[in-house]
Amino acid sequence: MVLDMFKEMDIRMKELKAKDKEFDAKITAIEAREQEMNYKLNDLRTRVENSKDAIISTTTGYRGHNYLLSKPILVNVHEANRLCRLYGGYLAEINDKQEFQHLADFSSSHVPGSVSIGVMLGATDEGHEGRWTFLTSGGNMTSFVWGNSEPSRGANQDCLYISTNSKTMMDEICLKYTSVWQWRFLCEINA
Ligand SMILES: [Ca+2]
Ligand SMILES: [Ca+2]
Repeated sequence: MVLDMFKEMDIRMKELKAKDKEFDAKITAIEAREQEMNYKLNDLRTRVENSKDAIISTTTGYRGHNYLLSKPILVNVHEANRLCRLYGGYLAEINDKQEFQHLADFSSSHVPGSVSIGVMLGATDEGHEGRWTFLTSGGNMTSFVWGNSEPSRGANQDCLYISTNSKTMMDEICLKYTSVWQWRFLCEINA
């Protein structure tokens, strides 16, 4: 009777040890997977940072938001917005005149000489001429600092830009693949 009990206990112990080994193997596999994920995550981070270094020229902070000003590129507002999304933000949305003033001063101070260029912002009146909506958040834009004879509207001037020499807003077309227009874009990132 007692002998049977010992046998039974011995069998249970062996079973438990086998389970223990199985458990250890699983933990080891999970740890290896975690290491692999961390490696992939760091690799991805490095790629995004490298892309940022290649595209972004300079940054500023204002009221708890970060803004990234790109290097000159061909004009494509929707593509620029996608790049901003890659960096964790969106093409800058102007909520009031103070925000615009800060960004117009910031952009102008980084554009060399007397050249006036456009800086892409995240608003459009495409499909609803004269009513400007934010590209990413989707709401109506209400605060404008238009330049002389702006908005000039027209069939295709559906995107919003900072004009760097007058530090005002202008509407222009959203896409223009010509090397004559080497403009910039501005990302906004909520901190
Ligand atoms: Ca904003
Ligand atoms: Ca215009």
